[in-house]
Amino acid sequence: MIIVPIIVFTLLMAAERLSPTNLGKIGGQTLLVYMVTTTVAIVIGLGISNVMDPGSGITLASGNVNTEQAPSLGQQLLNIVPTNPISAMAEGNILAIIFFVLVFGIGMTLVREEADADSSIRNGIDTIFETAEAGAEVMFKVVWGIMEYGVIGVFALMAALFGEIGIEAIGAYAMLSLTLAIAIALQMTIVYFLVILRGLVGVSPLAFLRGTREALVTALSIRSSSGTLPVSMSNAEDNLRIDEGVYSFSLPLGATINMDGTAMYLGIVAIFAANIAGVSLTITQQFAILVTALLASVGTAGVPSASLVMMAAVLTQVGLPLEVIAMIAGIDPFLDRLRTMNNVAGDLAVSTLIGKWNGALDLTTGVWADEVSTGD
Ligand code: DAS
Repeated sequence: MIIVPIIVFTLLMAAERLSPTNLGKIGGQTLLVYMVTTTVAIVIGLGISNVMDPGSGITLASGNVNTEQAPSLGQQLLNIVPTNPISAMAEGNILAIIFFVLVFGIGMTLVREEADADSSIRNGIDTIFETAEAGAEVMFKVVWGIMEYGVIGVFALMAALFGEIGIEAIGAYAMLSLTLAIAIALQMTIVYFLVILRGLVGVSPLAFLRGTREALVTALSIRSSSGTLPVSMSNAEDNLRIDEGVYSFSLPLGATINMDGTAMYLGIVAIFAANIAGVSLTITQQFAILVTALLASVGTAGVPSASLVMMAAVLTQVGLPLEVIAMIAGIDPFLDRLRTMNNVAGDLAVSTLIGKWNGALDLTTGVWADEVSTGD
């Protein structure tokens, strides 16, 4: 019920931030690096899942599975462009909906920025963006209501699951948690610490962790990227010594559209769902998951358990049973902390890199100063 409205409203809001005029050079760099790190995160998530095989060994009795053979990669890319956006919404063609809403939203910002744009047109466009913001807030309230009462259903479903398959269910939850934890560890150490910080910026990852520990601990405790944003910004200013001209843009953008931990989790749960539904996903189906998870993570709100909403979009795209969401909702408050910490760490690591690339990173002060003195 909530997937299409949530995607329309949140991606319209995201589109306003993605317009070329708003982005500029630094924004374009930031957006590109964010998309690369998120894509790598999903590949790591899918790769680890294909090895760890979370969910194998248990089967979900109910649940409609219609993982019809995904079309070829080329056809999939063509299918992203809807022939009729309204029927795409009616059919739940998530990728096509996301594509149209982003294009429409960016189109609105371009019209609004035109020098000779009629003021009534400009006002109309502002009204649509304000409506999108209000609509997103209303949908978050609906989701909150679902979460409040959904816990009763989650309890019942988990009780039924444990009743049905017994204690092995704990193994399935443990394997899912372990898969996510390993994927996040790889993303943090390889992508952020080795490639970005050590490789491209030339600084010590330990200094970075010292400088961002308040933000990372806040993310772990409140499970909200948006809520952590003020702490991230003060860590960027005081400890990482990134120029305000960079982080005041890159961190709010990152909290909105850059969610590496979330994106990889969407991929992991898709494999988990396929395993308990007893289907094995082909490479083209996993590619569809990658593209959907990437775009869905752009639209995911930086609020607690936001993944669960977008997970419905990813599972719908590949025809996997949505019952899986209720199954794993019970442990989501724990896994959400890890995802959110990863999301925030990614925003801060990329912001450090963008600062370095634009001469807006002071490596002689803050956490980097100790490095200079010790030659670390
Ligand atoms: N809690 C979300 C965030 O704030 C992440 C998620 O739900 O995956 O980033």
